[in-house]
Amino acid sequence: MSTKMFGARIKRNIDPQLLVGEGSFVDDIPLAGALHVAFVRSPFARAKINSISTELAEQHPGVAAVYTCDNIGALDLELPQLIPHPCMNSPRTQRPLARGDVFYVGQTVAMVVAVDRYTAEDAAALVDVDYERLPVEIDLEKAILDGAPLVHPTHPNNIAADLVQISGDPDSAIAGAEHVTKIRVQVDRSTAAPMECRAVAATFDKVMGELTVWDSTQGPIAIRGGLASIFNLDEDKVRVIAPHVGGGFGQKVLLFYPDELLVPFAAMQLGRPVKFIEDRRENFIGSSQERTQIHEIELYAKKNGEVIALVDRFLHDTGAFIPYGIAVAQVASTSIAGPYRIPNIRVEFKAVYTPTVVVTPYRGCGRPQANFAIERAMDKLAEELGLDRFEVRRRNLIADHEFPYLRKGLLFADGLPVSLDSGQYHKALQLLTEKLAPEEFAGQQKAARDAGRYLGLGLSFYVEGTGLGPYEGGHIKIHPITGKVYVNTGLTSQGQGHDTVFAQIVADQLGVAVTDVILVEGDTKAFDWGVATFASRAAVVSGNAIHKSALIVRKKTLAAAANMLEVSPDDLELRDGAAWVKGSNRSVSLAAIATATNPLRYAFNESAKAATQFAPASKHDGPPLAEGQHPGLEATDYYSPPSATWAYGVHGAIVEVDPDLCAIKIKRYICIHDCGNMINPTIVEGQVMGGIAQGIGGAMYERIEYDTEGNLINANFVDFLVPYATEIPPVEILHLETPTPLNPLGVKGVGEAGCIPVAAVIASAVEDALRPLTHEHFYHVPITPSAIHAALKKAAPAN
Ligand code: MCN
Repeated sequence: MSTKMFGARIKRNIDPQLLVGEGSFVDDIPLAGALHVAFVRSPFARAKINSISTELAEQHPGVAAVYTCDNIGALDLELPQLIPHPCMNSPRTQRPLARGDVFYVGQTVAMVVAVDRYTAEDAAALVDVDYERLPVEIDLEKAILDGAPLVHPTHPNNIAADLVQISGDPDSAIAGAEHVTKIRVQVDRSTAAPMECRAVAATFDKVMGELTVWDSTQGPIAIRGGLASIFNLDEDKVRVIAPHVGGGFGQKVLLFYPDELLVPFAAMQLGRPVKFIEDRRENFIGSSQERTQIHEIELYAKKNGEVIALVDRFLHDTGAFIPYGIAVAQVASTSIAGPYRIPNIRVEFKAVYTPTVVVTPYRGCGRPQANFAIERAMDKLAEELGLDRFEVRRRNLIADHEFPYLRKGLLFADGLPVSLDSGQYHKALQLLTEKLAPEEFAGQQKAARDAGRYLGLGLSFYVEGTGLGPYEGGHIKIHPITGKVYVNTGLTSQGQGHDTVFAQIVADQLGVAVTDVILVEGDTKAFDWGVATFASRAAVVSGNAIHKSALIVRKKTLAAAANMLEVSPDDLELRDGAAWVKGSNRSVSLAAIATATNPLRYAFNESAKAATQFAPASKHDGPPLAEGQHPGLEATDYYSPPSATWAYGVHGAIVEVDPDLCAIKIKRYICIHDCGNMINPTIVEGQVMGGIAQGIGGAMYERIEYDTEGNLINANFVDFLVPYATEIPPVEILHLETPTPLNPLGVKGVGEAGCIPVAAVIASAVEDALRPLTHEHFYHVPITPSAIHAALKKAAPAN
């Protein structure tokens, strides 16, 4: 019997290559004679463009072309609105190169193409743009007031979308409530800051009429579709490849960034390869960001802490445009009740234009904000009712027998009502309670306080709708001669380890070593049906598609082997790269079976020749291939999830706050989580850890700072503080595995989980730590040293 690979802790196939620097990222693709791009970007948040003069730049030695909105043909258009929703009134999207107006600092105004980047940058500085500055309002709450300067003067106000969703009967429930807790919370803007900035390179083969684009994107298939349609090419004449991608975290799935259209355009126009490698500053001012939301949340409860209604109103900063529609705000609004039974909900948001970098989903996509709101409110409710923070949660958690738990009226990002499919929420909280032992901790906390040290405990429970459709596919082929198994999907990996987990799924069905399964993704030539990597969906959607394909290939393999070995398929087992007659030493290798399933394949090596001596794969009279029979061992199948599947978890931490330095030290961090069946626990833990690191960034360090004129004033890693490994504590991770009934593998997604609850955990813990010194609550993240200093300054001693 071979060992089951699904669920095994296998190291990632790809790591040795990446660790020794042998990865191949867009900038590593050798393109002889490539031209390089530099953009002229708006220095103002809002301005009218009176004129653009490119003569000097064009005359600069080494410049091949200078483009503005006037010479980019069909590309002079508003980019697509990706996810329409009726609550948006005439949504605004960006143009590849500004026409008439600019809407944020960093917006692309002109593109210079030259022999190298230095020359392109020098020439870009010679492009003379005559701007007429316009007033701006950066503050979210002021931007919605009458008379605020408009981001889009042709739009009546700065409200891009306004949506109310109701579940149950909140008005009646509110009338019957014995207690109400009301708080206002704010999460500030951050950015994905992937290690590799965005990058695009393109080459056009005029003879073949083929456009090839290397793009550091999360969605090559969609990019290919867009390029084909805008350049009027057959899709098969456009190949988009996402080679190794150095992190994306949502930022690389905007579809389309201006450069993703303009670089291929220039390559076609100029007949030379063209390349754009975004630099770090451009990543800060030109690539999408996320997070700023201000929530006013109200919990209506009984005296015993049972929450009977929730009302939340929030403002969501969408930046200067809304290409991704209301995705972030919608996910926030439908995640707002977390894991709690709360039967009556009214949630309303306004998505607000501000003259800043465009907002699209960044790992977590609205969930960290919703989690911060509900979990901080739960803590406040506990405080007001004199209940323990664990207990108030326990009293409201959905019980195991209540699944699927429907929140009728709240439509999730897949357009379907929120339906939490499965889980063991009480067990998760119990595990955290055992790990953190709050009563024991109270003793330690007291002893520490007596010694002048401030320890605090915090916790936060989250849910995460994962695995969104519409579909993904998988193609599997066992190669003749070598017996290696090739798997193609339409997804891309930015570091999630798809090559290993998908290999595990296939290995189990075909009885081969994980290292003999080779995943090809991110290449439209290899597989060109599918969507993209986002919404923690690969395991659910591609994983199940690949599993389905593997089952078909398994069946074909067994049938062919049965013919060759003259036994029934039921008498066979697949293991160690061969089909074995059970209980005997008779076998035939997958290489031989795959070779034999094409009777006309010529083979030069001995083992393959031996294989061809077997009888044809199918014995029958008539032509070599019977009607409906296909040569080879391969199959393609697709999977389309019925709805999102909801993962969840609960995190807890013990922190120490130094009131003199206003510094937070995380002394212990515990994560209990459940993403259904785990394909590879090691990879799952890597994903959780990465998410927690990003969550810690958002909780304590990272804040995109705009001045009142809309200048992004910390567009570098000196002033925008990404945590290093030194800031990330060891994390104790415990798994629960509640299989979802929604897909055959019983898996839920995990890619975003880690980052969701961290801000609430840290805020809860810091508040707990500083209780003897201040009554202030921490309702705004990141909690910087200045925030702690301000709270202590305002402090009235608690006792
Ligand atoms: N997995 C598993 N068992 C499960 C669930 C998942 O073994 N029950 C594995 C998957 O097979 C996959 C990984 O865990 O290898 C993450 O799976 P999944 O949750 O399906 O997420 P995706 O692969 O779709 O990745 C997207 C998700 C998102 S939305 C962001 S943002 C994100 C993230 O993953 N960006 C990342 N993780 C990232 N990790 C890295 N290194 N870089 C990014 O840019």
